[in-house]
Amino acid sequence: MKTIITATALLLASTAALAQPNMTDMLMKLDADGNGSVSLEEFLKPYEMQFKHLDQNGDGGISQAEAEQFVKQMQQHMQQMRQQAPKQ
Ligand SMILES: [Ca+2]
Ligand SMILES: [Ca+2]
Repeated sequence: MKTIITATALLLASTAALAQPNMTDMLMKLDADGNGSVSLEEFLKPYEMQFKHLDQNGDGGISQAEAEQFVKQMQQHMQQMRQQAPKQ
């Protein structure tokens, strides 16, 4: 049990160490026109795509049913991730 906790802690620590440069890269990848700065429009683009993905019937709004559908998909995805995760 202690080994699992240690392994998890190490994994989390290395993920945290990697997270910073990756986050910067991810942010700067949003610079679509390549002018060296991420505008509000560029920054919001992934959210817009996420919104469009959520708005399945394309009526410009996310209904309760669409939100529930999304949560269901997320839960299924999380469950799959947990099942695929290597056991230590
Ligand atoms: Ca830009
Ligand atoms: Ca909709």
